[in-house]
Amino acid sequence: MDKADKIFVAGHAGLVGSAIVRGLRDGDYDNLILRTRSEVDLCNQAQVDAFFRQERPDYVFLAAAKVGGILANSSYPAEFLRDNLAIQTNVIDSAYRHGAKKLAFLGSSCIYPKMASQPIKEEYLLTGPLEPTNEWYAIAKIAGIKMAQAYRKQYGFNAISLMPTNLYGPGDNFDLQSSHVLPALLRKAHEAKLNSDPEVPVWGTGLPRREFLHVDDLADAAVFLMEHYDQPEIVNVGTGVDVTIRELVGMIQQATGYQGRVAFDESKPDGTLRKLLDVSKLTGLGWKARTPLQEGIASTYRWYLENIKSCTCHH
Ligand code: GFB
Repeated sequence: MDKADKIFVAGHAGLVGSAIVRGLRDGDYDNLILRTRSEVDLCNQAQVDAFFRQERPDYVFLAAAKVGGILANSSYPAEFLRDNLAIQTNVIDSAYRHGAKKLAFLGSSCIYPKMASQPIKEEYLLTGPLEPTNEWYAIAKIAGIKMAQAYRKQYGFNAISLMPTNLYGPGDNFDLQSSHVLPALLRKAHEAKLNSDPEVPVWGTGLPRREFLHVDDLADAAVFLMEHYDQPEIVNVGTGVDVTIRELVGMIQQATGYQGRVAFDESKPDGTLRKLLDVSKLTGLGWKARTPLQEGIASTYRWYLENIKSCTCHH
């Protein structure tokens, strides 16, 4: 990838896309093409094709997706399946047809079987049933991986796929109904502290384990792989370390200064018990995550405090 190449970041307004834009600019890639949803609706094939025909980007980061936490995933299965299939099919196909040199597709660690042995290696894909709370999203993402591989196999299109673990960071969604656990708990602890609430509600048993990667680290890995990796096989992107939700709550209490009790609401789903990625393939290529979790939580909390009024998180 040359500094002057034309780079399209699909989903640049989201958590992942905005981090990729920051990462590219830090690396002196300045010829970025960005389009809001009202300019190009990525679910609309005709609009996507017209955009690619006109702009003909050299490189494409496909970070646009319909995403959400455990509740949003299980409440809107049709949208998670339909929108993700549409976005990735339109973008991958148009990128290929209009001469892109390379595309990086962003998947998710939830593509792996629910009962996969841990840590999860890339080759465990499609070896068992999926976690039911997010199988719709997972099926769409698996189709995206296969599409990237099929376009490489049949057309020689240089499409690669990254599988990030659970992400967090500045620009995250803090809406309690649709967000992931880390931003949800930051907000809940913050508000509980402001209101002097005696306890903060946490979904599930606190026992599931999750691996959290700061989104700026993911963006760094995405640029690194765009520069250095040209193979069909998917690549896990994570820290290689996980914590229980109970441990995460402790770290969030430390960052926010909330001292109250933690009330586990076991009527809410736990989801998969563990999904720790094996990141040896990525470390073998020469990349490692940098941000320690407690530090990343503290900086994300600072971002939240600064953006609490202006952000689009439905306060
Ligand atoms: O982050 P999360 O929604 O996604 O939930 P998943 C992780 C764990 O945190 C679950 C618990 O065990 C939740 O029950 N949790 C505790 C909470 N309190 C809360 C809360 O207030 N909000 C939320 N959201 N969770 C998603 C998938 O799974 O992960 C997606 O649904 C995607 O497909 C994404 O793969 C990375 O890790 O369970």
